[in-house]
Amino acid sequence: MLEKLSALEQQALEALEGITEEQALEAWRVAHLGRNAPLMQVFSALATLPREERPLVGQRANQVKTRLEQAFAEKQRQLKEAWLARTLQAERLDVTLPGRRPPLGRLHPSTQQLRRVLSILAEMGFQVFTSREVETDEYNFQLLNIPPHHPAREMQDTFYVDAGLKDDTYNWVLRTHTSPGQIHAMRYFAALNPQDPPPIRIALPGMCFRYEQITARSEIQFHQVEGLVVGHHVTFSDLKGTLVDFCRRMFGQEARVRFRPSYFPFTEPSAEVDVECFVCGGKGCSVCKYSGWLEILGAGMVHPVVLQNGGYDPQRYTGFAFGMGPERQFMLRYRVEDIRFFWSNDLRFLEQF
Ligand code: 2U9
Repeated sequence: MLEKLSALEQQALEALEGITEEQALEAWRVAHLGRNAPLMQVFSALATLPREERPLVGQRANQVKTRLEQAFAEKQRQLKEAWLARTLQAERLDVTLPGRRPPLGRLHPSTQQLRRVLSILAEMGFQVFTSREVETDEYNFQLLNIPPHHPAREMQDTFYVDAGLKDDTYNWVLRTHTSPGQIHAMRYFAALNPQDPPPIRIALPGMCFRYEQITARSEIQFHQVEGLVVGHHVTFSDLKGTLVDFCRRMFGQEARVRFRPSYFPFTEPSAEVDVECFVCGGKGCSVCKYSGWLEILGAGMVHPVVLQNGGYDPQRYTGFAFGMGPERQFMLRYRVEDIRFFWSNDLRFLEQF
């Protein structure tokens, strides 16, 4: 039996030598120190030995068990040390390396431009008013002096919406401009004091939708910011002064501004407002199409019918309004070639601003 114990010990220690994995070590422990291991059979067989042999064999068996347990513990320590060394090597960090700039989020270009426009208008006393994107045909067209079959409707091809309302008498559309919100605002202020409605000086930003072909120059959705000023004795000079100031705050105090006659159904007289091209200083370039001027916004005196529809008596009140497209302004300022970039979610574009 003593020879068997020495052979067991020798064989177990040789097997342990070649082990390099935790799993193999656990398998070795079960095979050599587990309940069914040969060494444990010896302990079980002690009682069958002649009485005088039991102490010696028992002592030797315990020696072998202790030896194997120590060898197991030593191997376990070695494997853990080797694992630690590998991990430390793999995760070694050279703290002298320059830091990596964390990717920072940023505001969308449209948001940047909207905030630029609204902060200038806020400095000029305009209060921001917001309104719904799904509108009735009545607010989006009729109340703005754009009757059914008016050519202006072709200019603004429209998304018609099934609002899913029972016995619905309204034609619902996605607003094609933020102008309907101005009617809501006028009616809101007029309702505060119907006999003598308060003056208005509001800016109305928002997303607008047109059912047009998507090209480099036109998208089916785009932002607009409109301004509206209503009060007693508001004149075209007030319109010009306000918009020249706006352009100079936006494009620099040296910016030259010009007004060209135009037409909008909801304003009369109407004008387009240009600033001298800030790319070529008015000499002419591809951005301003060699005209030397960039169209920034449209404006006009609010049409009397529209004032009336808003609850303001055109005999006692006058007003002016203007509208601009922040994406178009941004494209001019940063020479963005294609309006589709704004909603393409392409970080290569968005990360540049
Ligand atoms: C009310 C009365 C008048 C809003 C106006 C414009 C001129 C205009 C365009 C600029 C670029 C739309 O985004 S764009 O294509 N807008 O030129 N908008 S006057 O006039 C109003 C609006 C509401 C009650």
